[in-house]
Amino acid sequence: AATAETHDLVIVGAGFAGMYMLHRARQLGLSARVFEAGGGVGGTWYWNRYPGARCDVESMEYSYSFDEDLQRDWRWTERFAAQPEILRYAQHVAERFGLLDGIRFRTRVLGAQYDEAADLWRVRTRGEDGGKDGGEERECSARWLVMATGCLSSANLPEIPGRDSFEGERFHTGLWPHEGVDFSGKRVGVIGTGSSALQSIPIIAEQSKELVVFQRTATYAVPARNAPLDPEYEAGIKADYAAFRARNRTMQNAFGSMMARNDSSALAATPEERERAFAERWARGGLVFLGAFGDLMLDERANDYAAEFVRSRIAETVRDSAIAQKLMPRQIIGCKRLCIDTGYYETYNRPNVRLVDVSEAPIEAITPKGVRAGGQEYELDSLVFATGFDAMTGSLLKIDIRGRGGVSLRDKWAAGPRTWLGLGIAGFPNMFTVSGPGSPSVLTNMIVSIEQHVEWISDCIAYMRANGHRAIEATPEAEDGWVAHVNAVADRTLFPGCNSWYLGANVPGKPRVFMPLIGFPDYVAKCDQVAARGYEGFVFDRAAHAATA
Ligand code: NA7
Repeated sequence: AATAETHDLVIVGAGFAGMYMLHRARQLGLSARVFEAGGGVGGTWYWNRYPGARCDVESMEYSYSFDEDLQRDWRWTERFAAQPEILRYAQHVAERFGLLDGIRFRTRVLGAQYDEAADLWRVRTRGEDGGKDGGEERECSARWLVMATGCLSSANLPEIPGRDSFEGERFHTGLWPHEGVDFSGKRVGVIGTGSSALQSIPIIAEQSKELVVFQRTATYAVPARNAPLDPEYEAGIKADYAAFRARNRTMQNAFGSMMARNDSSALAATPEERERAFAERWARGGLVFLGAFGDLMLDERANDYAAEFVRSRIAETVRDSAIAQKLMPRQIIGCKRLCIDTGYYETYNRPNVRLVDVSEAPIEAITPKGVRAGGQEYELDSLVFATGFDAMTGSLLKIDIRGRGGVSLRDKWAAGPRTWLGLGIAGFPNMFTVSGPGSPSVLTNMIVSIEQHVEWISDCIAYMRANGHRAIEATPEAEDGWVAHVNAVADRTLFPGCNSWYLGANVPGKPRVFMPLIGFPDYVAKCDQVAARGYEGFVFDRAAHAATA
């Protein structure tokens, strides 16, 4: 039975975006309710519990900056934080700011419909099975709806023939059992060689009797050089954390100011200069590798210098040259998100690890006993899908969202996502997306992007309240212009040149549109300008205008 409940604001998701949105809403004196399908806070970090799960942005950067005491008090143990520590951090934040009582856990949002007469969102939820309201459906209303649903949270389980016939245990990295998995003595298969696979493979290889990796596209990885966090480095940053954060916000990807991008051209450099520049960043570790030159993502020849550098390292690391050849990626480096390596390539020197190349022909079938590829059957006890996510749009479109006139977001986005600034959508008043498609989000340090969005949204809501507005909605013109802009920016780079999840290419049938905007600082300037001009590209109280016109 539906129980009437009304809030100023409904927030979907209790990851880093939803938690901060709740905190800001309360600071504005708004009543807000968060719905979260999981049993705790943390979002992506709640679900991705696969062995080796770790952030690829340094811990001193991958954390909230909104509270000086929080960022001074919290102490990370490693240069790159592992999932359990990030989850503890999320829990700490929730407790520290008293957020837990605003969140309804184990509750999935099924649908949201905009009620034009009342200027309210009607949100339908269902208690997850096993939770205390398991199966129960409810409705609640809110003026504003904030989708803090995450960019990498809708698991992609490819429809390989026979997929569900497998008789062993089956896992997806993004939906990992909370109690963990013991692979000892088992024959394990891993499908996929993206970040999740690369992080888990070295650990699974150590545990298992036998590991077979099914690789469709070889992956570039740079060393993480993870280590216990150096207390001096930490103290140096904490001495003026605000300045460190400010410097990072001026970076194209909102992180990495400790080794900022060198803007000169790889083509203008001598071979020795190039080698030195790559080697220096290789030695430092982490994603700053691609900042060695300014044109690595602009010019294919420049890019290939970086790619060749990594291929040479693979050749040095992997003893069997036939395997090394198979592991060497040929596509543009950086076009798919670069992985950070914690022992991945070395793993192929182990006698219990096999690499099966499925680039030429797809996996033929999953059978009750294992996986068939290249005419051969690999018998397995456990099968791990490290096959990624229906990124950026997946979790939004799982929910039946209907705007003005009952138009569904699924229909509106049938040919690809369309937004104004990645924040607002024409036809969907008072709904905001945090790190939505069309914003830099997944190309940046997500927490920095999240903070910028949440602050922009809460300022906008405060502005509406101060000016007596009931509704705000992006105009179709602003949206058209923005979609064209996001594409034009991407088209000036090498990013559209490979089958990445940025393009939706990993999910069969998904429209191919480059979803994130490249360039954080310009984006922030644009958002600030839009707000300063009274929310340019948005219209307030459109229904009221129409009625009096
Ligand atoms: P990714 O990066 O999307 O990787 C998924 C992997 O799974 C990738 O190697 C895919 O190959 C592979 N894949 C997907 N479907 C299939 C099928 N049907 N057959 C064989 N192989 C398949 O996901 P991750 O979880 O590793 O990482 C996501 C992001 O999280 C990452 O970028 C970081 O930002 C954190 P493909 O390359 O498509 O040929």
